Amino acid sequence: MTKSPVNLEKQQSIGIITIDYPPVNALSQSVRQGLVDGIKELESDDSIKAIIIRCAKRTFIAGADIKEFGSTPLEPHLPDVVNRIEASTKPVVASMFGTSLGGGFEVALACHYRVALADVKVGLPEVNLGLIPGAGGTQRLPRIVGTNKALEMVTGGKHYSVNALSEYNLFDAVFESGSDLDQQTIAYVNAMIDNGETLIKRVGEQPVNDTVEDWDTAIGALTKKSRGKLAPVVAAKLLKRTTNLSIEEGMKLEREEFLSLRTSEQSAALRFAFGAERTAAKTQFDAQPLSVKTVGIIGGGTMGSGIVTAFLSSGFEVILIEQNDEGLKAGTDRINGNFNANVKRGRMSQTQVDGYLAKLTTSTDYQSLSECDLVVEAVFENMDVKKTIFSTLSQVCKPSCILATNTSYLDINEIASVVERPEQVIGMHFFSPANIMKLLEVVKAEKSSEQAVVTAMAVAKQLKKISVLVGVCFGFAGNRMYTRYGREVQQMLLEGASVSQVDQALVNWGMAMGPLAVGDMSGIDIGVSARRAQPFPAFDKGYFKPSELMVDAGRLGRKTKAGYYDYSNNPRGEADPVVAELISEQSKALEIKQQTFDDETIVSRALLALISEGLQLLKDGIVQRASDIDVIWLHGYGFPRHKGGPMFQASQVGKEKVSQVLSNYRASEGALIWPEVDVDLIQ
Ligand code: T1G
Repeated sequence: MTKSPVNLEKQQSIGIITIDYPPVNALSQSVRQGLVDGIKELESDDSIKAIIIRCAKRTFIAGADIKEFGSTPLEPHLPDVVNRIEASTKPVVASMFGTSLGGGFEVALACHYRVALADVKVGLPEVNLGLIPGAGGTQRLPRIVGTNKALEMVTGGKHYSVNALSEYNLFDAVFESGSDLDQQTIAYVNAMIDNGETLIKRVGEQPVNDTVEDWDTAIGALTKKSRGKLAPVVAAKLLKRTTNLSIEEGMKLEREEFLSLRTSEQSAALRFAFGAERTAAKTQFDAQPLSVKTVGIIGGGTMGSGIVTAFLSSGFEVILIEQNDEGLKAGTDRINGNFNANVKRGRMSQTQVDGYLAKLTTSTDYQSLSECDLVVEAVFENMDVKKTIFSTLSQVCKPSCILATNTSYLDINEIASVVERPEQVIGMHFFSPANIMKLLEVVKAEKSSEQAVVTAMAVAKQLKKISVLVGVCFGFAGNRMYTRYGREVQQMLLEGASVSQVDQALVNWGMAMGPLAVGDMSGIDIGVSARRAQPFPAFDKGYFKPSELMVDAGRLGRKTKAGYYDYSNNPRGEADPVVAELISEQSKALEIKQQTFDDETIVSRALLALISEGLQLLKDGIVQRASDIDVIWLHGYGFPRHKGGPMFQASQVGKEKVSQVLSNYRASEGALIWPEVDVDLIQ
């Protein structure tokens, strides 16, 4: 018999139920059972006048146990648990801190009183997992904050501070952050008892005092914004349906919708993504990360200034190195621009920004890096320049300093070859804009030490980024797959698909942007010049030919008002018959067989190109696991989160089908383009 994670104790006339279920006190079956048993026992004890529900360690209940969602729900079901708490004949007080989310917030809403530390966060983030609150959250929340606020909270899935909800009587007492919550909660409850204020306040019995003026407009706007994600729209429609119902009727409908979403592919994908991100941060290395406080950044260009902004925003001391004062000025202007944008959008206060900028030093002298714990080189992609820089860093930096390059495809083993301690050299491949994109590829070169790897991944966590460990190859993992994806897109253009048809098909499927529109935005010439620096694959006669045509015609994208689209009359870009004509002529010259495309074929071809390259990455040992590839694509390339990622999609399609389709493509285009794969690498 395993010990229950819920224990009871009595302090004078207070019964205390403590949940101790690391890491976040999730509502596993054992916790749910412990809560029901605890309420029952304390209710029947005449010496008990009030009950506290508290949690040990890092947070009040952070939600239902996500790990249980893959299996049949076990009793006691959470709705029954929260209803049992609310039905208690003795006042129940939730003692809240950390992040009280989802089912944890639903438990608190079913309590008769809520006391909290001032920095507690609350919310119903179920939609981020493709779910809706399934234990009364959609019914009790409107009874406290009103339907309009509840609609925002339930469909947005965000976390809220005490201040953000201060206009609602959600908390009965708020205590100073960092103060002794347990001691203050007990004092609060003793005062309640002494003053005879042990009223049983049941949220479920309160009426809903408002409604959404125009539900159809609200739901219509939400449907558009959700771009195919089901849960937010289901939540909104449920709120509309249940506004005037009793809590019993409302919770019955809520449960039906919750259980239906729980088995949806979208929820499976979103729960997979949640777990994959956390798994990606794990390595098999035992090394302990070094402490990093001062960081040197070489280069104040777009990437360098974004990286500086990211480090400053996470509290690091930063030294920015540029070749001369003009470079420093340009770099600091970009950094100030990044921060000003955050202040303008209300993401940061000016006081915060001033504090961050106070930790920025600029210099043209590499000697100023002598005490850095980490240096990130972010200059332009030229091997000789990088080797010169790393050779200098090798002399001026302290032996324990981690020397990182932000290169997106150059050989880090070659860069490390000029450094006295190559074990200190690693890749930290940020994605632009580096102060916004969450993905960081940590590239382990042949001689990189395990400590360099775990230090870079620990720094990523401090930067609130999602890090994935990858190996050295052209383009590492993300860009190598992006090249394969781009080749397939360009090939479909040569076979007769139009530019807007390809982009629209992928956007309708869920991609954040069409690949050709992305090319126009970043500049078609960037990819073309990188590919021209590599040997041309003669076996692939159409290899990125459309992009070559664009560059040769001076159509570099938005920056020249023309690329795959024409931007001269419409900043959003319009289809351009000139482009279609150029590609069609090229196809004829290359004698490429034409075909008609539908959206499904376009998406399938693009997806299978990604899956094929992903399986090569796994075979080559460039990534640790298939789910790491998904994390890269969710956070670096706008892959729709509710589709899980290319390798998750492969697991949904099934190994047999993937193998069959790839064999068909191999038969028609050859094994050099569609190489043999090991589908057993699909998780
Ligand atoms: N269930 C199980 N494990 C969880 C968990 C959960 N709800 N939340 C976190 N973990 C694990 C996580 O996998 C990791 O494990 C460790 O805790 C630390 O997490 C009925 C149906 C709470 C803000 O959506 O947002 O309630 O890797 O690295 O950065 O209506 O975790 O160490 O083995 O993220 O400090 C609703 C999800 C569920 C909250 C902490 N609740 N969690 O962030 O640590 S659905 C959520 C988070 C629900 C009801 C519905 C964050 C956090 P490991 P971490 P963190």
